[in-house]
Amino acid sequence: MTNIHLLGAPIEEGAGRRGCIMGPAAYRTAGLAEELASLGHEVVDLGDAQRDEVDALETEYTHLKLLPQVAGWARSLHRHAYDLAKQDVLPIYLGGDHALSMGTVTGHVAAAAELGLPQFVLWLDAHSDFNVPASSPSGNIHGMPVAFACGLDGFPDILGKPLPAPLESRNVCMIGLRSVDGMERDLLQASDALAYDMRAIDEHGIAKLLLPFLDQVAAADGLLHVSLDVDFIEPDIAPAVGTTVPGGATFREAHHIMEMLHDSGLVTSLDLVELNPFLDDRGRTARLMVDLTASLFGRRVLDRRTQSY
Ligand code: HAR
Ligand code: MN
Ligand code: MN
Ligand code: MN
Repeated sequence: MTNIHLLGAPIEEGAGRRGCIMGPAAYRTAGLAEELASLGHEVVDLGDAQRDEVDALETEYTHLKLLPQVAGWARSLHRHAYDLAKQDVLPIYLGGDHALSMGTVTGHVAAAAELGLPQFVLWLDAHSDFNVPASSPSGNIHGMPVAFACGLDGFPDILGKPLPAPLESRNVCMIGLRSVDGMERDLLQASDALAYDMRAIDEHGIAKLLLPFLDQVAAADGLLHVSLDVDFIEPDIAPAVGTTVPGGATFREAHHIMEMLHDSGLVTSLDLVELNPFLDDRGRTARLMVDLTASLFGRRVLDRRTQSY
């Protein structure tokens, strides 16, 4: 039994189109809390976080879209994440676009550093979100949270203070990549992040990519934050996302990751991001995200040990 705290993060200013503001409501409508409770977990819904009021920030990168709004969310979510990380609970952040991870990931990294534990991040996404302001072709800040959390250069004062502790890029594993910008790719390949594109899944399968990373987290006694972007999944089955990229993870590949994460017992926090209910087809994407979360929290058909292979 896990003590799960749900926190809505209805940010949409980091994305290129509107609608992610409705994400937290869609997860509630799709029955996320009830589903997790039915698996035997204690679930508390904290409601939605509020954005801080932030004035214009100084930066030479004038193409950064809605920067004060995004910074306001990052500051608020950073505090919430830091506080939640210090409690004996497992927070699930209901997005909201992926810029929310500028707050959640940095908050968890800061708390982990104080506890003297290494923080790991599993990034499940079509995109590596490793742009810095200078490399971003769009100015959309949801394409930048990993670079920001890792302390790369060129960001304005988004948190209103220096990063308390940078995320070590060698503690990051990305799976599902199929859309990486030119300069972003150079930055990613110069980092120590483990990054797997869809071809790696095609050739090796989920287990071969994920198990070594989970072993690394376990060996280091680390904390594991999972950031699940809806566009990780094939858009034919998960259409409610602004940035669809064909060739995504299948239904089973996505569930398999969640099942392996459950078995590992290593996950300590989770972001559900980029759900845009305005683009959904009768709630099917919201329901799929709830089902994937249920797999991560122990839903299964049979016990593995009752099956011999
Ligand atoms: N790489 C592109 C950019 O920076 C698109 C980023 C889109 N990001 C998300 N989240 N949808 O992964 O503009
Ligand atoms: Mn904790
Ligand atoms: Mn993303
Ligand atoms: Mn994405």
